[in-house]
Amino acid sequence: MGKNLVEKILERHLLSGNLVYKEEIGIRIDQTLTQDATGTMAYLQFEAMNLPKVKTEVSVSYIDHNTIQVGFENADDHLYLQSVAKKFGIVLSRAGNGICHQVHLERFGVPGKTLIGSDSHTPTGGALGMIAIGAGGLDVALAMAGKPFYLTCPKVIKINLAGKLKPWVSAKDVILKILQIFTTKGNVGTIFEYGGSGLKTLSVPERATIANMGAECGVTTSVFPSDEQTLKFLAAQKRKKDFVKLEADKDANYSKIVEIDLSKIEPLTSKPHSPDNIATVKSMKKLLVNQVCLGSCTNSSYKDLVTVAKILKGKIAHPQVSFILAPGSRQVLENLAKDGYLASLISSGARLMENACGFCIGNSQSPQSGAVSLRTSNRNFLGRSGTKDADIYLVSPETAAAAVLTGKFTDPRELKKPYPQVKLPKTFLIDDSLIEWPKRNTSSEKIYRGPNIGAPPKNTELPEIIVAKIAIKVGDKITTDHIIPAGARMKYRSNIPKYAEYVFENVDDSFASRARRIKESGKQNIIVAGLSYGQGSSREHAAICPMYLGVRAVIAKSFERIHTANLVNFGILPLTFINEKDYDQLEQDDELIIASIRDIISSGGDILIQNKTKGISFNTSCVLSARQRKIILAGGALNLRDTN
Ligand code: MIC
Ligand code: SF4
Repeated sequence: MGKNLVEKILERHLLSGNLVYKEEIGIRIDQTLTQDATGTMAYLQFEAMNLPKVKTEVSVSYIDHNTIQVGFENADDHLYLQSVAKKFGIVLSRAGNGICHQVHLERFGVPGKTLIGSDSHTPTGGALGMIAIGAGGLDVALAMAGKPFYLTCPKVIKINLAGKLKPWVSAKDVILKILQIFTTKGNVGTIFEYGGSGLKTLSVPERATIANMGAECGVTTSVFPSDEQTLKFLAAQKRKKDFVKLEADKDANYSKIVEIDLSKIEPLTSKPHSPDNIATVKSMKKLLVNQVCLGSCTNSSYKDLVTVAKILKGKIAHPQVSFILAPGSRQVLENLAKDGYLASLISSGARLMENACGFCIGNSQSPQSGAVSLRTSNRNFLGRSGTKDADIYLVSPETAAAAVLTGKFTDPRELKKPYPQVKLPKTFLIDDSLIEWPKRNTSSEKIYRGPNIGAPPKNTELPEIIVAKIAIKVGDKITTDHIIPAGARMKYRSNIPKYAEYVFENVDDSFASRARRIKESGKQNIIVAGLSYGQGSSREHAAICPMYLGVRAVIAKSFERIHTANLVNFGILPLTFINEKDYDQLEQDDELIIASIRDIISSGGDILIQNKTKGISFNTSCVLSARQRKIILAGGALNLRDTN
């Protein structure tokens, strides 16, 4: 039997376990990436490992999230990251160089390599034929220390793309179609592998848009073959030497094959407040639009922005539309400037933002109250834009441009213009001058630590018995943005006691003080949740901050992958209802008792929970590998010397 692409790459990196669906495997990691909002914790954890240098082929630290810098905190964090990079042999992509995923694709990604990154959109690298996975900062720190990265061996779904996209329909519409098919729930433990005759029509930046938003489906990652298009992209980046051809065997096996005809896809949008709430742009019936934001790691490549520049050429943004433009990288910005497109976009009324995450993470350009905002980014979770009552719609650059012109939701085909043809340059203007390469001898480098930076707190060992209160009961699809908001609060990423004050701020702003009171009374806190708890970001703060407030367990109908790993790493039990109906009987403030928990975790088996308040009990399961059980018993990975 032939092998699929995922098997081929994983096999070459396999350090422990077998490539059997659902078995825990350990893989060697060639490359890592971090960004500043998750990076400080990752490097504090790496420092605690007392190693002189990173052991990966290449590790890159990006500064791209917290670049607004209101107050001293972010600038202090940037200096810390710069000094840590110098000390431990890490490449630094300085503030101003661009969004980690866009820059990594341009300058560092290599087909066939493994990459983990402390950011959930790391799978963007799959566009180059990498196995690129998002993870918590601690897992990235362990990979930098040369340890294996552990994951549950995924099943592989093949997505066969046939045909060719029609004019005015683009890669964003393809991934929105895929989100409509797969939704944001129920895809944990899956990898999407792309194939089919339509692939040859999609360039690497288009593939990157598709791989990027696989994260919204909750898959482990997405991967494309490495072919002529890959070679073209690497050649344009003057990195032809990094090209390796990679494809699945003809008789490879997949758990399922899904066929998508590119020529049948229409312009689509994700309606508020979930990326899988898909509708056609046509069906939006000319809804008035107040803001259009172009950019983010999903749609800010040279091709995306030139397409928009050409659509808008000679026209000005509709008076009621605030038109925001954030290029994905300095390379994109410099090439737009060189080729005259930047001037053209500015003439069309674009408000030029830094080439960074910016509006996407809600730390700038919050729209007006009750606004309709069209964005080319990947997440439209409630409140993420910084305006709680705004409605965020995710769209393609073409649909975004149409709304800039008309001030309404407009199917771009209705503009009745010829679809602009964008020819990618044979080689881009390459300028790596904001990339700092580490010196060979780093031992004398000193680490800078501003007052905002504190070591990550540790949990205590798992007790024999858990006596707890339900501190909050939440519903389905609770995202990490619900658990611990980013935006204006993100500057406290390196200061856990302060950041913890904002846990569940947008869901119930009395949570933090209630949880603290329960903790002070000598009891533990439990969170009760519905389906797909912990969707979205890789931020381990969604585990660390609740842990700091005394949360010992989350009982949910189901969990997302990265968040489960983060909970375990910080000693919080991820418990799943065996009978989902038991969720209905639980209420905030119920007192729960879990007896003999250490024994059950050691030996395996269902976990019986008594609800003392209601006088009932119910069963939960906690599916953990032997390695994870050790971590949970110790109260988190930081309490274990060696987590292997
Ligand atoms: C996001 O898009 O939510 C982020 C901000 O990039 C996060 C990382 C973080 O919370 O710092 C992610 O996707 O992992
Ligand atoms: Fe940055 Fe947004 Fe991409 Fe996250 S999703 S890495 S915040 S651009």
